[in-house]
Amino acid sequence: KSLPALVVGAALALSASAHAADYKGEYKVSTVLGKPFPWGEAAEKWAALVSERTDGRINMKVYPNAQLVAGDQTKEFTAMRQGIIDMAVGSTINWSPQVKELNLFSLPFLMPDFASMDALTQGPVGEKIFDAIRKQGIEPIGWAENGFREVTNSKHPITSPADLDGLKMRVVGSPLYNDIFTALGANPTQMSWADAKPALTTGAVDGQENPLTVYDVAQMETAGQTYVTLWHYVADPLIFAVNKRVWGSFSDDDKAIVKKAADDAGAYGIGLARKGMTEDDQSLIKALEARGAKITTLTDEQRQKFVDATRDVYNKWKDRIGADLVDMAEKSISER
Ligand code: X2X
Repeated sequence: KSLPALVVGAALALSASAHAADYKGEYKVSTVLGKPFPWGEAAEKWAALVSERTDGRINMKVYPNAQLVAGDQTKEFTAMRQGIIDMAVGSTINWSPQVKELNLFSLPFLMPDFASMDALTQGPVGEKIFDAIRKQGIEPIGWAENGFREVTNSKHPITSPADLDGLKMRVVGSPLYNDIFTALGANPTQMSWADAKPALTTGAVDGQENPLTVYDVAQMETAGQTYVTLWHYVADPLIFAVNKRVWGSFSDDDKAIVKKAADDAGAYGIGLARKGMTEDDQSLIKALEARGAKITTLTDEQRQKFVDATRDVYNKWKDRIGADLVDMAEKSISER
């Protein structure tokens, strides 16, 4: 080898190792739900793919149960912005107190089916949402899914808004949920996931709403949540995201690897989140029934009563979220 080639080679080797030396020994990835919830599976898959594809240069560790923010899932976004959390796979609901656009997915009865959700996340709405997140110093890089949130309770079947009358319902951390359940005549109380399971078990609350996969893994039938109504009123996508300084520290090649791994892990997680509750595969619904869950599917007419009862809430929040964005979402859904 000629001398210049040796010098260039040495310089390249140096800069590569200097870059790797900038990398942290561990990147902390926050989630609310861990394995074997689809949410945790998606996060673990992301970490595994990145480790494999960077030959261990980027080492991500998943911290479930929002433990990096002492269980307070509505603080996850802020903690990631501050760098206490390096990365997260987070629910649109839990980040909506900081990013108002994320309330879009919680507008009651906006999205009738999985195709609607895809039309939003994979279309111009998804880009606008990512812009809003990026403005707050977080790099969003992909989508996964928690799922359609179905309502459950320990008292009786819910087929009309009147059945929610006076029920004490645990709701998640966006005030939009207080508005929805108040409009339906229930008595909502906001609570983190960490507090929800004990509150259900002791009967401190009568009901809750979460995807069927969450009901399944958390075995909510053993906490007395016998009655399940498939009303599909809202769904929460999950977003893969990285703190801005951490993102900026990665080489372009590594950025591409981390993003592609998030896309692959997202597709994997979405598959798990929808498994057993599609038109041609109802196996999860059947399995839950076999475990004692009493599952109600609403007729169009019954569903419409819930839509009507929550219309004012929809309109109020449409303005708060941004009427333009909601119009764009309605258009994407109608053209899906
Ligand atoms: O707290 C919930 O209900 C959960 C686990 O679904 C979210 O983090 C939004």
